Amino acid sequence: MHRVLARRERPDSAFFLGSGKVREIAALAQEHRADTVMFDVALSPVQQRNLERELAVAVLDRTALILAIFGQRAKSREGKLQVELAQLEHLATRLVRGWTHLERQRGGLGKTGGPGEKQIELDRRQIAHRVKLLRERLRTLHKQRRTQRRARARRDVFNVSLVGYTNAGKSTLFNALTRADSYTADQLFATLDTTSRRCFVDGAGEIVLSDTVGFIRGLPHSLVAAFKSTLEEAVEADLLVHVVDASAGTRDAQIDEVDRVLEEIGAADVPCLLVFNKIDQIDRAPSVERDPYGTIRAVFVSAATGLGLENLRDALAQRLLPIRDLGASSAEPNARVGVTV
Ligand SMILES: Nc1nc2c(ncn2[C@@H]2O[C@H](COP(=O)(O)OP(=O)(O)OP(=O)(O)O)[C@@H](O)[C@H]2O)c(=O)[nH]1
Ligand SMILES: [Mg+2]
Repeated sequence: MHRVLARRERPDSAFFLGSGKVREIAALAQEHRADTVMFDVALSPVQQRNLERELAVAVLDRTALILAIFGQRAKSREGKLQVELAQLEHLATRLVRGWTHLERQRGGLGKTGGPGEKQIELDRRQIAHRVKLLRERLRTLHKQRRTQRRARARRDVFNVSLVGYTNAGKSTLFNALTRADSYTADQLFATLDTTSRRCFVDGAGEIVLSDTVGFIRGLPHSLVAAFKSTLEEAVEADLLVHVVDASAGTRDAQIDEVDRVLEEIGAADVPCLLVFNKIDQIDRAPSVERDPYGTIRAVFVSAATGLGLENLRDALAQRLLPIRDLGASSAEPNARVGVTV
């Protein structure tokens, strides 16, 4: 793989890059006999098309790449449907006149090309049809999920969701707390489907803990939308546990990004406990951080070694108890954070 860095005041509307850079990349692509050039940004359909023409190779942008990774990782029916929906929607915006030049390329974007406008019109109709079908199926699954969640809420069990940047260690922590066997790996988006499991926390009783999809810088908007129903688990939780990779150089930016997405999905008002994970990888860390009222705001742990997990359980109990008391005294015990669907 060859990497090219470019600095620009603002993206060029036709090519994203300046013409000099485009020529440089074209030469490199030819020299290395590349069949794909990947851009770590979101390209507009026009930019992508122009670049493909100039570079004479397939061009993938950040959204397409993330979608491809999501496609490989999705396991549940809902996850798979959501990924397919997002892929089709991404594709639909790119299915325009001029697409046919791709056909000449070996291995190009396969099923997306077609001879002329007629084919494009046909593809477009097929896509629209499939999109409609997927939406309907997702709606049904979504309703089932809601019913399950409501049943849980009635049983007066706390719902706690692990959220955070991809690779922060959510699944590892989930496993450590529930002794489950959620898939963990040193890769982006190891988890795509929300997994929930009951576990017992001293002082707070039984809780339902959910492991969720990780967030990433510049997550395409269409994906946030696609994963909204998965993430509703987070929106409707009693408490969010925001897991942070304390050893990551960009950890503050990652925290900001996660907060931004939480706001976008309507979860900004859900109480949140920060958990700085992977402290085995850093020199020194406090054990907990409290606000001026003594409430634990952040806990420092290592999900891998188990360091600090007792503090985390204590913090969960401390944060959950007042919520239970509040629930008991309010007229509508199942009142939750408002979600609009
Ligand atoms: N050193 C160290 N590594 C950890 C710790 N917790 C998790 N990891 C590693 O970090 C990597 C990512 O862990 P996951 O639990 O898969 O992370 P995740 O947040 O679930 O990631 P996504 O599902 O992709 O969002 C794995 O290689 C873990 O072994 C920890 O406390 N210390
Ligand atoms: Mg995970």
